[in-house]
Amino acid sequence: MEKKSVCSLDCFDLCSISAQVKNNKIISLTGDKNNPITKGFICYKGKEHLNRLYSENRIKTPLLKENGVFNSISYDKAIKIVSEKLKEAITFSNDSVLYNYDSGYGGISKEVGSIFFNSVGGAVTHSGSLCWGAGISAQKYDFGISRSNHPSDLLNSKLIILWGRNPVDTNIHLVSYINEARKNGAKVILIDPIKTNSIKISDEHLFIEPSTDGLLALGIANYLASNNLIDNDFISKYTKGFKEYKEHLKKYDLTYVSDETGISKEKIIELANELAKLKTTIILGYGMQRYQNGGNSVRAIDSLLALTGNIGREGSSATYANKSITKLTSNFIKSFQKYDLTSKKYSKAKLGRFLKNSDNKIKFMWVEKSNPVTQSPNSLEVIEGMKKVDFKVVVDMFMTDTAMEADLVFPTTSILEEEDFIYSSMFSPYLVYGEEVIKPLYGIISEFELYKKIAKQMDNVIFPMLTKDEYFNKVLNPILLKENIALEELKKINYIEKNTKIAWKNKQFMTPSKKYEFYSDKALKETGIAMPTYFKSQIRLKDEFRFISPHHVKSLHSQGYRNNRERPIIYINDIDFEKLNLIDEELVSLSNKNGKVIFSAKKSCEIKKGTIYSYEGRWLKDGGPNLLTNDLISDMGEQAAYYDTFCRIEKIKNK
Ligand SMILES: Nc1nc2c(c(=O)[nH]1)N[C@H]1C(S)=C(S)[C@@H](COP(=O)(O)OP(=O)(O)OC[C@H]3O[C@@H](n4cnc5c(=O)[nH]c(N)nc54)[C@H](O)[C@@H]3O)O[C@H]1N2
Ligand SMILES: Nc1nc2c(c(=O)[nH]1)N[C@H]1C(S)=C(S)[C@@H](COP(=O)(O)OP(=O)(O)OC[C@H]3O[C@@H](n4cnc5c(=O)[nH]c(N)nc54)[C@H](O)[C@@H]3O)O[C@H]1N2
Ligand code: SF4
Ligand SMILES: [Mo]
Repeated sequence: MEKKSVCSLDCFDLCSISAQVKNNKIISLTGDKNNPITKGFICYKGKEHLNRLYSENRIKTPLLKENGVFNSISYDKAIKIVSEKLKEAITFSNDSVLYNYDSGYGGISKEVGSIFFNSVGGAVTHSGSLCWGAGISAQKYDFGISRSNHPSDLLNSKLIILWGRNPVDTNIHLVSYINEARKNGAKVILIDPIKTNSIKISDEHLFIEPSTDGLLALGIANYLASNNLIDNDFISKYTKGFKEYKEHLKKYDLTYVSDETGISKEKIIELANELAKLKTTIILGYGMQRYQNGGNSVRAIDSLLALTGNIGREGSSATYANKSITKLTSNFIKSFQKYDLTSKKYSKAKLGRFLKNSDNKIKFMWVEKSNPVTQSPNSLEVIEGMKKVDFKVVVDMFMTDTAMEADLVFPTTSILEEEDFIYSSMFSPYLVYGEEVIKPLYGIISEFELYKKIAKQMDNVIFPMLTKDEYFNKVLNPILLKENIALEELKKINYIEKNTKIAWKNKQFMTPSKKYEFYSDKALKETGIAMPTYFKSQIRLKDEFRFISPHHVKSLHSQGYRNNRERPIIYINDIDFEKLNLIDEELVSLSNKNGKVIFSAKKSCEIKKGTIYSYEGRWLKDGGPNLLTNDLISDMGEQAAYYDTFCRIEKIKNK
């Protein structure tokens, strides 16, 4: 029998999955042919849902840590303990409860945590982002919100720039659109300090010095503006602050830009001419904004499209994210914010530092859909911070690095055991439905039911005791009304598209001026900088290397490395490699003030000199890169500036 599910991972593509079920056991997972983005195939990570579901390592019952050892306990007992501990903390103050969550599971049924923690009077939650915050803020200043043209519109582009993005590894369902666009005559340029797998779908690669993307864009912008290679009609009708911006750009002299970025003057001029001439889509990556200057980089890149009129028309888009469904669904969940008594926030990138600070007396911490020990900057600091919290609850499918730090662990369901709706604001413009493919194994209770049970145990908590359908109806109400369909129908349709094909077609932007803003008063007020500006993100010392940790094709962050015990690899530029006098696969230690990790060294001509990389997502015992990363934040949006991390490399003697 076939059942429909959906991929719950924090991925651009949001695939519809078709599950083959026999005798209540799932035999295989394939991509759904009907979903226009999935097109009948899912990636390795999507198929892995099956192994994760049936894995022997799954947490099967609640676990209580007693004398340093986790023991299995009943749900009744676990719920009693948790509600007492939470009540105790709340009596003290809602500022002593911390609720940490991320997007480790994307379904709306598991957004009830936010309702629960508002209902108990609020909890300390995060501001900022580990993921995309700088770019989202940047586009808020420029456009008012992030929106992209539908992927199929790439066929109308003649120039596609993959700017710090690696779709072959991270956004596989974008690849066929790019390939088709190439067949249609589009040129694809990859801008990345690493020659990634996305070179396979590109015509050209620019080896940029990390964190100088903003400068490259400003140099191109200067050339465009001073040579009148701009769309004067678009600029005069739909933009704000061009005169000031043109003047401001003069300081980005091409010789300086070329020296800093490593991109030749000729190439900068060629790029400017192409941008002026060709319908262009820039696909902005999230890797490029993980720097202290990341927001300004994104603003500078956006400005290239505004200068050349590459906005609001076919084949032209600043494709970074796609915030359209969010607006239609969040009202019900948000309405519970009225019960929130605390306004205290911690910057997501600085969780460890926050917990360690003795002014913040966190007594109760709840972690779900996230693995902050492995994924947040400076893992050891997160562990130290968690140790200061009296009582920690982690909800997860596996005993992650974070779960190991908990006092009580709850298991949870896989997407295959869950009926849910998922939407993403990253790329896929669809809302997708998934059935409960099989009943939860081992009697596991999902967050949706768990919170109800805890709320009941705690008495006077205003938590809505809804069935799933009642809840779906409330959350999806604006969509159901707009489409004039019932929930059951929506389930049958399976997916629904929610945005227009061409973003900003009417050129009515959502900024204060309703125009595209080269000059943003809002940015000035909030960041001190009104126009896209370049500043050096961090200076690298002579004996140090910039350490970047991008995403791996086979793992969705830490969801995938669970059985991988091989040494992590550090890729080092071939000239640097010779200088360090290394041999291939030699063990080296990488260290800085945050920690030390042993890697196997690999020589590579595919990484910019002075920069080294290893993939993120590894668990600590396997050499997690966040043992080394700094907990810095970006110029806007409090984005974790992971890649502003520097390390020394040392040989290991007599290994
Ligand atoms: N397979 C897989 N897919 C995923 C994920 C995963 O973990 N695994 N994670 C998902 C999530 S949550 C996200 S946020 C996205 C991220 O998706 P992407 O943005 O595609 O991925 P990243 O690895 O963050 O970074 C992309 C590229 O930016 C480059 N980069 C780093 N620094 C710079 C720089 O200074 N300038 C330029 N031009 N490039 C730079 C990196 O070398 C990398 O190749 O992927 C999603 N998809
Ligand atoms: N060094 C470095 N670090 C990075 C990045 C980087 O580029 N470099 N990228 C960052 C980015 S883009 C992101 S988005 C973050 C991601 O950070 P996280 O969201 O913390 O990463 P995941 O590994 O996906 O962790 C999600 C956890 O949720 C669990 N989970 C899965 N399903 C459920 C469920 O239904 N309920 C509950 N309660 N739990 C569930 C998974 O088992 C997993 O342990 O990492 C960031 N970390
Ligand atoms: S991880 Fe992404 S590409 Fe892979 S199945 Fe899930 S949504 Fe599709
Ligand atoms: Mo992310």
